[in-house]
Amino acid sequence: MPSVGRSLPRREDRPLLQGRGRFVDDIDFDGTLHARFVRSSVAHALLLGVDSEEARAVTGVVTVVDAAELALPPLLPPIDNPDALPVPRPLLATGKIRFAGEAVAVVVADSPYVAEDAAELVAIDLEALPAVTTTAQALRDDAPRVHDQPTNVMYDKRFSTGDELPRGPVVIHRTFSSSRQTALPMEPRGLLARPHGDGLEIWASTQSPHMLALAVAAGLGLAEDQVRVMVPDVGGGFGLKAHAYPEELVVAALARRLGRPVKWVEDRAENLTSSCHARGQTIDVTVSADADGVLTSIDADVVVDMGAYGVYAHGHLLEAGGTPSMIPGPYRLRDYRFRSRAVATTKVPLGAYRGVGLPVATFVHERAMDLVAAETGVDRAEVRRRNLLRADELPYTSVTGQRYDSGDYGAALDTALREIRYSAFAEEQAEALRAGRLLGLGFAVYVEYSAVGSSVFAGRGMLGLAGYDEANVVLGPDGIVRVWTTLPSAGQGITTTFAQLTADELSVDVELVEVRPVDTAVGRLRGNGTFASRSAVSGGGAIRVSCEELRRRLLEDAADVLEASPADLEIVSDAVRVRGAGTSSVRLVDLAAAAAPDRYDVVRRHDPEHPVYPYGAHACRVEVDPVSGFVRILDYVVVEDCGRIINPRIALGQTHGAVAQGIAGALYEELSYDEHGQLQTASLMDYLVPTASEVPPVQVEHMHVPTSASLVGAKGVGESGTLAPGAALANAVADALGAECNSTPLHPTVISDLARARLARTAEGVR
Ligand code: SMO
Repeated sequence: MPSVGRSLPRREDRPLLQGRGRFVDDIDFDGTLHARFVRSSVAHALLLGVDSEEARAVTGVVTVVDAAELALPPLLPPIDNPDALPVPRPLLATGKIRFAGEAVAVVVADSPYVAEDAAELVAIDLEALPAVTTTAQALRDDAPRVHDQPTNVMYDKRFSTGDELPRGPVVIHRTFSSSRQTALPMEPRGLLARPHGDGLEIWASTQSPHMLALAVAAGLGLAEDQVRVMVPDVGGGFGLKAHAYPEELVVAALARRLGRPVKWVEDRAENLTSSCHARGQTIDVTVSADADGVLTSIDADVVVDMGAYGVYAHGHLLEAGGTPSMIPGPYRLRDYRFRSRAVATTKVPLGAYRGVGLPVATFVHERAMDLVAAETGVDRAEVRRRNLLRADELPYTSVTGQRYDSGDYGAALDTALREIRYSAFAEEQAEALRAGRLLGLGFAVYVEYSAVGSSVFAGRGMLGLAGYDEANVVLGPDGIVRVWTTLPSAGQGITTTFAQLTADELSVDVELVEVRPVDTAVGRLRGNGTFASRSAVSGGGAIRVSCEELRRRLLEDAADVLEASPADLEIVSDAVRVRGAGTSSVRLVDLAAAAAPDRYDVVRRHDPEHPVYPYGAHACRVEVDPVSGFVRILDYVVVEDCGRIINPRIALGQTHGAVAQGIAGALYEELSYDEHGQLQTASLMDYLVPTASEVPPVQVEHMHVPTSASLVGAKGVGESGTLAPGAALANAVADALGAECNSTPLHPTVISDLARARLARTAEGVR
């Protein structure tokens, strides 16, 4: 029986639920030392010196290392892009401190507690400089420079389809903004490095183990094969663990120098103040349309608060590159101009978070659609229908060069509207208003790119990202098919879904397939790692081509045994048999036992030629409490096309989780800084993560328009759910309030004021 398409229970769940998960912090060796980073409490300063004498004297402290003693080169993301300045990031602050939370020194001790206490005794001698805490401030001529450059603009890209954009007759100019948020994996970052021969063995909580291995090798001056990275259970990544960080290189260097295993596990305060942030953007947009609401042009000025540095290996182009490329969204648009800047501030570096720049792009085009509707008087669903690319227009190359492969955007919208009961809503809303209740309905259509391949990364100038992935599929003498890939499981269930894919590609029982944790020493694999919704497409593709070769070898060898032509053979559950001939077969385990050692050990690569473009529509109904400003989500509907679904239950879980993170960004989460560059939300007492009571049940409807851009038919499902909630909720709240909501998160105080004004207008009989 085919395994793909079935909701098999996640193989990951039983051990995790029984407490048998094995995370970095659960791994221990005799003599393991513990690292604790000494971090700057000041955002911007000249670093004059580090005094570690008192810390060194503490019993149990092995060493304290600062930048001078570490003496290693900075992390410099390999970016080759004419619009970007280089932004090197010291492993430990050197000469200057650029954000509160930046690592200045590291204490190594025989227990984590001693290390933590001793770290507080390290004195940092500094001369404070004025902080740069907003992009508006950073862009001023007299702003302090974060880097040794004449400007704080570290990336500045301009794009235009022509000198004069067609304008009007309807012209809407607005500023949209998204606050900073963070991915907040339940397990923070961490790694354990152990000297091994001339090199290192590393256990890391990472999404990109092969990239990490290369970064550590390069940073420490080792050969590639001297660094082995293994990935145990990972408690979530959501983009934050897609990067190699200074701490990881420092811990690796310490293990080598001290000749002992060294472990570092981030605590929550560090996670909030020194792992990456995301989504801090301000976008000035001028949208033009004709009187019927048909778009004529978009002009966007995107300003991204990149913080103090970029992330490795993506650099500082992530959001500034991604957002403007997708502001046209699923709409027909030929006249487009943008300027996109990544601006350095003295804040935590911006990195990846589920959807990267695309939730902001969706917010822009979907708020704009509602505003065009309001301005022209055309119904907001109808405005979208007039602009959405029709199914028969795809494949379609967008004005920014995105090749939308396949889909039916209009059908996604119409399904969402039907499920949310859009046509009956106006009456329902009016009746509620008469009773003093504020109901609103909002929706958003989106398209995203997933499974970015090497040519796209190269085109962006991101030279440190592989873009391809590899699989190693091995039939062992025990008859078990083992699979290694370059894509670690970070909670998204690929230990299960990759087994399902492998089973079907080989036509073997899924019980015979085992997906192994990532280990860079196995099969000498190279690859990208798991981010950008790529695992099913890129990893799935690598599994498919590996299985094709393994199947070819199995049939060839079975043909000898069975004295038949390979063309007449098929694999069925655990044996190769002659098609239709009943009894003539040979078991896989017998083939494996007789074969030469490497015969059934296959490594193949898949490099997606084009990204794939999942899409969908979200719709929701909300009620706003005028007193508290609380937004209660009454109904939430997702219609999405993630392609062929490998495991429906897992796809549903991905969508639920992504929508929850989208709701968080729309209504709750905000990393806010004061004017000194101090993060005011540096604990989970202050950073407002929604709980189960704020996240409603989510209805999910799937569509499936096939694509040729994915070998296994999957389009990617990891991120898409985060794209539309911000826009759909802002549109719903705006609808409830009769006022505009152009920044996220929507603050309860603002909502409450607008809600009371709305009710007052109603009482006066004004609409
Ligand atoms: S933010 Mo995702 O791990 O590309």
